[in-house]
Amino acid sequence: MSTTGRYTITAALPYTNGPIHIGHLAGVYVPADIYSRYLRMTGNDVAFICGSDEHGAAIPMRAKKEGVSPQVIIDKYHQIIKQSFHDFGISFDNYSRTSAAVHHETASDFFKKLYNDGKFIEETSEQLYDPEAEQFLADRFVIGTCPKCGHEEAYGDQCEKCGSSLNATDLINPKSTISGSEPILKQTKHWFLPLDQYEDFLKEWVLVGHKKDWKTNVYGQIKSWIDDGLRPRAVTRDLDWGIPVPVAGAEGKVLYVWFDAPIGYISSTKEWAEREGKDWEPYWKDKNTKLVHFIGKDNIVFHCIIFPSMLKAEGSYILPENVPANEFLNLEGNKLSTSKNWAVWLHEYLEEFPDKQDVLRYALTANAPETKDNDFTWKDFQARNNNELVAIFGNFINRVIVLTNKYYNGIVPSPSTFSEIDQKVLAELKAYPAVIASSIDRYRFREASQELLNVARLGNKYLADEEPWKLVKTDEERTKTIMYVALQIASALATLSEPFLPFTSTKLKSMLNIGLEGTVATEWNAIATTEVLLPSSHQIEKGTLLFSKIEDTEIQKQLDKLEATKKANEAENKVVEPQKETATFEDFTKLDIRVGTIIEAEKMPKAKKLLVLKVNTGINIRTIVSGIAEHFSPEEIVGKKVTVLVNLAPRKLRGVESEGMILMTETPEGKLVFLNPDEDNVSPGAIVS
Ligand code: B3M
Ligand code: ZN
Repeated sequence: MSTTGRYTITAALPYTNGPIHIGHLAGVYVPADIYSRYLRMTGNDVAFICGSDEHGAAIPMRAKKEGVSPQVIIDKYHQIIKQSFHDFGISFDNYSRTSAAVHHETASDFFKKLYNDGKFIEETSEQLYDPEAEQFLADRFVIGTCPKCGHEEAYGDQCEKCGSSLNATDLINPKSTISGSEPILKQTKHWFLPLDQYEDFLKEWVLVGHKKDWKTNVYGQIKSWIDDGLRPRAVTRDLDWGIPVPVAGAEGKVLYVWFDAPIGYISSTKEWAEREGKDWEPYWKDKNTKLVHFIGKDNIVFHCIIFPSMLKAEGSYILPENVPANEFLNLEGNKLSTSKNWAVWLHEYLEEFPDKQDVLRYALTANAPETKDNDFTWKDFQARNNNELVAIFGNFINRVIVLTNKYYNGIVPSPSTFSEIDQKVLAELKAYPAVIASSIDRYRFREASQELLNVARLGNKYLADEEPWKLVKTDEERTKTIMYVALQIASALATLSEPFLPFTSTKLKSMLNIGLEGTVATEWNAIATTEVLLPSSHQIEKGTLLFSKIEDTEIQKQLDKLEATKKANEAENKVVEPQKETATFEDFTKLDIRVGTIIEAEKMPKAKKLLVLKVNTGINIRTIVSGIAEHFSPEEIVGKKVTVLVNLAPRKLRGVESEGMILMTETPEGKLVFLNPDEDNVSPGAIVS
């Protein structure tokens, strides 16, 4: 178990260019929250820090798309994101924003210090420029082919496919994302942080110093960057959105977003300290403080190479103790994507499942992408809820609460002698805080969440084996002891679940009537050290169900929603077929197209796609085989008026001769539809010309 100390825990600052989804929650905010809550509960001094990242190219781009100013965008999404975090119980000590004055000042001062200490290289070089938009192109303003992996949509600062960190001029076939035009090269002055000069420091600090204790996915990425050789990196940009470069001769230039954003952790800490009447500096400068960054894997280079080099260059800051970056979460087999709307948005989830914040927290933790990319499926979500939270956790608590109320009017009974089994169960219970803590200390939150569930399993098994509901008729004393033991387990669960399921923990504590004014032990470590967690004659409440079953129909609704998104995306991406070569009027008049009526329809045996139709063409009644069986049932098309190419050379399909072709078209969703005359009094045989 961790010894008490001071922790500065940061969670990646989300860009305010859109709302947040389950991928953000699973990868960064839930694990960071579990970690922070647990550390607080074990008596540590914790500053859990976050805020909105409101600079960078992504913001003006979104603004342009929505036709509003960047300020409108950051205000809008800052509010939505902040609300989502609050709604999901993410217990930040401070949630700031990089547009705050304290941040502008802190970031400017940081830059000036490095500038004055001669830590930057000042260089005029040729950079990509969009002559149409009259703007330099960097970061997300330019895409092109990644020189490392060949991905065709790499950004000017990073390839999201292979994770390489890039300079815009590295891109092959660069294209402006503003105008689509091909950029030209134009001279401009920038300040560079010479990362190559920090190679030795980084090697010593990470590659040697943290070989054993950092996650292998994180360590591996850092090593490959360092092995590739580091190059000077521009920390300024020619942009009109961001923090102005605070030195003379830098008009029209701002700090690179990845220079200012991590400093946002520091300014947010300052804002918090100011409000709480604390000193911020020990949280960033005292060697005994542990700094931990929670991020997704695409942010590793910035937190493990660039920001530490900045901190090192500044000289007075501590370095991160760990950066437990997660891999990515997919959704139903596909990459989460804001632009494709392939996501479960947190604010939308809450509309559908208003009291199920903990269910999502739990499902995302139990299936967290800790060591590899993982898939979120609605079926798994349902199973986690129904088979684990409802059937195990909720079921145990419900039995304990109901029976205690039924047998003892809600008063915790006095135990008599503990049997061997009781003693074993109580000893096992006392071991859990350390077991769960050990998983959390190693950033294994999935494992920790399963150990939490094992506490409920322990309780369920105990009740099932001891069967107090049978004994109550024959052995009152023994029943009291059993219920007393079960109540101790319930009480421990109320505490141990807090980091994972904060809403459930609060509910359970109020059901057990604990957590108020020190009458009952509710600290993490007390579970192991205190003899009695819930004393005899303590009054509990009646209680309600902690969790409720999620029905198939609710899950189907979510799946349908995703299916509709998929269809809409497909429709949007559908390419318009180029026009065919010219047909002369004579060519056209060769085709005899008539109105016909379908008078009979039946399935072609053993052919999934084919219907055999009898069609009145006005000329005669003939057989036409049509590939529409997956779109129409025979019954629904009898009587339909259709358009028929009647002089198509007959051909045999599955042994049936087809004399003509029904003309069809397709909806964006891929459903076939008939071309039928929109006048009722058009009769079979009418010529289409
Ligand atoms: N806003 C990137 C992101 O959302 C960025 C994180 C900043 S952390 C200092 O992926
Ligand atoms: Zn790449």
